[in-house]
Amino acid sequence: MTFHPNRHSMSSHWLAFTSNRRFHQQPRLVDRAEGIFYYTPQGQPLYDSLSGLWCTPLGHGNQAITEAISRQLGYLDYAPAFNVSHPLAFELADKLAELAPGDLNHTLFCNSGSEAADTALKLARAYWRAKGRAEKTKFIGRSKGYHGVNFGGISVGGIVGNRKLYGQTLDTYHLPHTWLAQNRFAKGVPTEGDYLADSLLSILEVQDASNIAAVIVEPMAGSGGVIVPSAGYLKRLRELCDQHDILLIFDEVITGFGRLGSLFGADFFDVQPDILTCAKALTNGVVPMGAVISNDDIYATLMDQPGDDYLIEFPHGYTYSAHPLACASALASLAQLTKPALMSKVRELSGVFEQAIHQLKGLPLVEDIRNIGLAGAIQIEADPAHPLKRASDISALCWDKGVYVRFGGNNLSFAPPFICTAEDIQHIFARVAEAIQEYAKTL
Ligand code: PXG
Repeated sequence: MTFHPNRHSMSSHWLAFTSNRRFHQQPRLVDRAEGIFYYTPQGQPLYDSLSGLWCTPLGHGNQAITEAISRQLGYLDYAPAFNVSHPLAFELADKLAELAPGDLNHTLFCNSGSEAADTALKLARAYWRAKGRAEKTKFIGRSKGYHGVNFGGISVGGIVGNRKLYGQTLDTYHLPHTWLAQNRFAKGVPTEGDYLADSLLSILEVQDASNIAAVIVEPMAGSGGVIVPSAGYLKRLRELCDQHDILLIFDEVITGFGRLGSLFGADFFDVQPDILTCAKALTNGVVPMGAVISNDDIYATLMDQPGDDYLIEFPHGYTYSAHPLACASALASLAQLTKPALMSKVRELSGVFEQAIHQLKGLPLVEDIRNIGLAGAIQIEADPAHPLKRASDISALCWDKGVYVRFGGNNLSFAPPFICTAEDIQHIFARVAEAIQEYAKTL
């Protein structure tokens, strides 16, 4: 059915993470998608410059995924997630064990990145308790970090707007973010900043490592505006966590499954976390799914707890954990995302992307540009009176020019589908450049 502002009450659908009042003035709808394009109900095509919300690297309407889900629907539409399972869940967990680095071999399934973050935090506490170290309960996140919107995730998250309304959070501390003024307009991984990992020591000086369960970071801060750490930063963080008996969790909801040109951010930076969370591209965004992949030690510790073997080792899970349709979608997506030819293509396109996004350096209002793999952000100089307005206005202009552009804070973010061409990337940034120039003229 076509959407009609007069036929539908605008207020019945309370949009997620949206200025609903602005949306009501200017509703933006898409009702079809194919490949790298969305289409409005009026038929206007829009380049999908963020792969949906970072989640559809294979583009829209992928035939193998559609077929896999349809087939699965005819076999098993739902299976109880507790005490019962189904073959595809094991097939997918085996696949993830094979793909995830090192001994990350044991997957707990959930339905989103937010659930994955909270699951990982609970798992870290349960692990230390099983080890007889129940006092290790505090968590360390990072400024500008994003780990979803549930209470655990906003506690370790470091985007103030996502936390400030909600009162008391978990007992958490934050590393400084990895954005440095001297790295402005650096291409790819910046050189400066390994030393920022040492801020962990200042936190430990006050809190003591004996109280800390885990450090959680995104290998590259996505929602915070594609903030790329220096090459040695995560290695140093790993070293410090090892020295102080602290678990290291990588939130790979954005970096997982090829966005950086390696299957995981852990592979890209060559650092092994103890727990890795993922979602989004896992199913190409077609069916919601998240996953928490833990190492052998954590799994063995939880399994080897004393007590009767009918007891539940980790009392946690969701009605839709390992949903059959999500598993089908994930297996069909991974079959494509793991093809070496696709990863080579991503790496090749990353060069084109880097060149195209950095061509906007020197435009009015552009105060920084960052990129890694097929992800990038353009930081717009904030209007001191309305700090969050400009990026939103520029995104609206891009829409009129046929490009869907995501904004967050004062950043415009880009993560094009892996199936796009060099010309698509150039076209997208040409329109964005026009939008920025036209907008700057109105100020
Ligand atoms: N962790 C990370 C690193 C994320 O990027 C989540 C957890 C939460 O996932 P769910 O599935 O619960 O939304 C995310 C989500 C953006 C944007 O434009 C980013 C996300 C979601 C929506 C928009 O940067 N990241």
